[in-house]
Amino acid sequence: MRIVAAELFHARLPLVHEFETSSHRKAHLDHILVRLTSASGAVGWGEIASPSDPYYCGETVDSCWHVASEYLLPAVLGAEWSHPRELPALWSKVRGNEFAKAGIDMAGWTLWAIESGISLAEALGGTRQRVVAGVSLGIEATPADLVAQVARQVDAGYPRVKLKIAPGWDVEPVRAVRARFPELDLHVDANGAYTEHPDHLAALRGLDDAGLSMIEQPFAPRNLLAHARFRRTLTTPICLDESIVDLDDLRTALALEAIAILNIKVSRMGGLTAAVAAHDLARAHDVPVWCGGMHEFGVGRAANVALSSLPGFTLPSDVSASDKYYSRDVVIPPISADRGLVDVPWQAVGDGHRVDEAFVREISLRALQRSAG
Ligand code: OSB
Ligand code: MG
Repeated sequence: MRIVAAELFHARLPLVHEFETSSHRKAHLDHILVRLTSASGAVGWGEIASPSDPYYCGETVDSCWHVASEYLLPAVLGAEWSHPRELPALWSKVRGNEFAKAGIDMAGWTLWAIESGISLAEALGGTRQRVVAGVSLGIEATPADLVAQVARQVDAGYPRVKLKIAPGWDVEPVRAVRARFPELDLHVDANGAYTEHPDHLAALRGLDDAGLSMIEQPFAPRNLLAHARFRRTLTTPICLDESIVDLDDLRTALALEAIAILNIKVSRMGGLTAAVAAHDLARAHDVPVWCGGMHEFGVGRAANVALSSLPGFTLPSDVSASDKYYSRDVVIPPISADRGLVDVPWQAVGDGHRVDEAFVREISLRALQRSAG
């Protein structure tokens, strides 16, 4: 297989509900859509779901645009490959920049599935017909506002809810939600906002009796030791997100016993190839995994659904329907959930969704085109 042309679109979608985390608040999101064309004329799409600001990780939309256009596309254009697992080797000289890599890797997988006449889920080794979707809720002005948001999602049928927490927004809002929904599958995500300061540890320990399925990434990404130490003092399982960027991180976290559950994000790990490998490694160590999200547009969301069909994804994924975030998505049909279940499009060739190219062009702030030499 040979990729002969590539396009990047810096696209913007408004969010239906502003989203606030421990670090920022957003009313619209900019992601980069990647369109790769093979020598036989097949087209595969990928999504670079980097946030605009370097708060989740070091990358930004602008850094991704730069790295993708100047380093990654030149590495793949014109190269010969036969399986998408070979793609990361083409850009192995490029350090870091996982979000940028993930978008190209995803487009390569989709292209390969299309050329092979199979679904993306089958290409990845999926087995599940349906994926259980959870929702992620941001920080709200008051606990009562948060309870109202949770009620909306529970009414929509989502069986699992994750709450963003930060110092000062933890025990009180979690108790309020728990009081109203005693049985709900609930967990919290701190995005690394806590330290080992006694006040922070006390707040986190105050969550230990709330019946949470996990506490996600309490401490800074590189502070695996803090996670390992804290885990031993807690009954709630610790899940890692930002800490695990590659397989070496996962091996280290396993060796340190710093991890009980792994959130696999295609973007954070540099693509579907690495995400599948992380799934396999976690599974071999009996660490349950689930698929995290970055508020993906439909292209990345469809890839998350396909990935979530792999057997080790035993916990609900952040693959809520498009309409939780966007009133109009870039794919047709949009991702839909029925009582919190998303069907895996096994009958489809590719990811089961068509990109609305006219709409993508309409919402793009800039576009770029490159072709093989
Ligand atoms: O930590 O999971 C996170 C969004 C932006 C940055 C970090 C995170 C998130 C989410 C998104 O929680 C969840 C989703 O895409 O549904
Ligand atoms: Mg997270």
